Amino acid sequence: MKSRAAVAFAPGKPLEIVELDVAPPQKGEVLVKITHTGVCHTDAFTLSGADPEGVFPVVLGHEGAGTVVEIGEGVTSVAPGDHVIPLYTAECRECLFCTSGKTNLCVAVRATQGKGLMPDGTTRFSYKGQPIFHYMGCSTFSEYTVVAEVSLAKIDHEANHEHVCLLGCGVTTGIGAVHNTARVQPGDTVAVFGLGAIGLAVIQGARQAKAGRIIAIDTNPSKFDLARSFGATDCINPKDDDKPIQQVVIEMTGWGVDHSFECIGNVNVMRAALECAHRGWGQSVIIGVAGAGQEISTRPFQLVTGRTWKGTAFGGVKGRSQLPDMVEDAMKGEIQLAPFVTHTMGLEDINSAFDLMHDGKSIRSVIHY
Ligand code: NAD
Ligand code: AHE
Ligand code: ZN
Repeated sequence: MKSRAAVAFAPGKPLEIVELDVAPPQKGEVLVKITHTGVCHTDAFTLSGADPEGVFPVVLGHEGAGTVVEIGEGVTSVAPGDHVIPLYTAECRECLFCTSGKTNLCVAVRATQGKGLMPDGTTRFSYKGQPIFHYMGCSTFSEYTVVAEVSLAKIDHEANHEHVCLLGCGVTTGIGAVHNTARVQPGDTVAVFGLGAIGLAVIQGARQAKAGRIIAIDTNPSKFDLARSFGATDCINPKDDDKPIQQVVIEMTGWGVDHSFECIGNVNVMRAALECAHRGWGQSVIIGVAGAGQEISTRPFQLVTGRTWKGTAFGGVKGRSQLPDMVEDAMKGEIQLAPFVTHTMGLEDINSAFDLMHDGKSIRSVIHY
């Protein structure tokens, strides 16, 4: 079938809106009509060419919602008409990782996913007879996409896709990082570096966890009002101080914060986030994604004196098991999604979503088909 899609033909170039050919879903695969997709910083990261797993030409997008159109052989957990959120972290419920009870990092389709391929090693997208790669197992920048069955969370038919698509990445990652990775407890102090959708979702999660002080940090002060509305108690712009930001946070808190979260993808900020964690027990969670060749560093003494460095993918959430309930929470107003959607636009304007992000003017742009 034909599908309208925004294709990244080369790194650093605007996406091009073209009509792709989409092959039918094969064994264990599902054809999904995407209705809405958010644009996450990770899409921009991969488009920039900094992603070691970046392959081109590719259909990016991994924060979508849609409906099932057709199922391939052997698919039993979804049926045509079901409403779904594609998952870049699959959940097969059978692999070593899924059955460990310790992680959400399923490996069922991860190896081929990282190469932009379906599990059988081929692509379902083509343009003028040439294969086009998939992205993060989702490729939500195509109106019709093919996804592995294990990479689909079935959700409530009544859910508002313009909002719940954000549970496909940004909001789930931030909230999950607080509850699953850091396990923030009532009264804990929290510092959040970077106030995009991820950082704001961390703040929302921290308030759910009844954190005490929530310190929000961004070099763009236009993010502060929304951060306060989600529960930030203090907002700081690192540019306002000559001292390193970790020193500012330590001076504000005495010994540092119980939990810090890096939601930018900047290795220098990752260091600052670790170093503002409390002596003896503070932990720092890396959420931001850093480019090829970048490395983190700190004095080992920072760890010797009791700080812990952690990371999280999709907030530790098991998508097929946990996302349906998060959608229900959003429908009940227990997870707020609407404030994240600062812009909406049709697919033809998708490049402006990237511009708004780079200019610091959006939290999330949501594309509708
Ligand atoms: P975003 O661009 O919307 O937000 C980033 C924020 O960081 C902006 O508000 C920006 O002003 C701020 N910032 C930039 N440099 C800063 C600095 N030096 N100090 C303080 N603030 C600074 O991005 P987003 O969509 O919220 O994503 C954030 C990061 O999280 C990205 O790296 C993205 O790739 C990553 N991410 C990771 C996961 C995961 O599962 N680990 C999931 C989603 C996104
Ligand atoms: N491909 C990159 C890493 C990109 C990355 O870390 N992705 C996050 C999700 S970002 C969503 O916006 C993630 O979940 N990683 C775990 C995984 O299995 O992909 C690289 O460095 O190669
Ligand atoms: Zn994302």
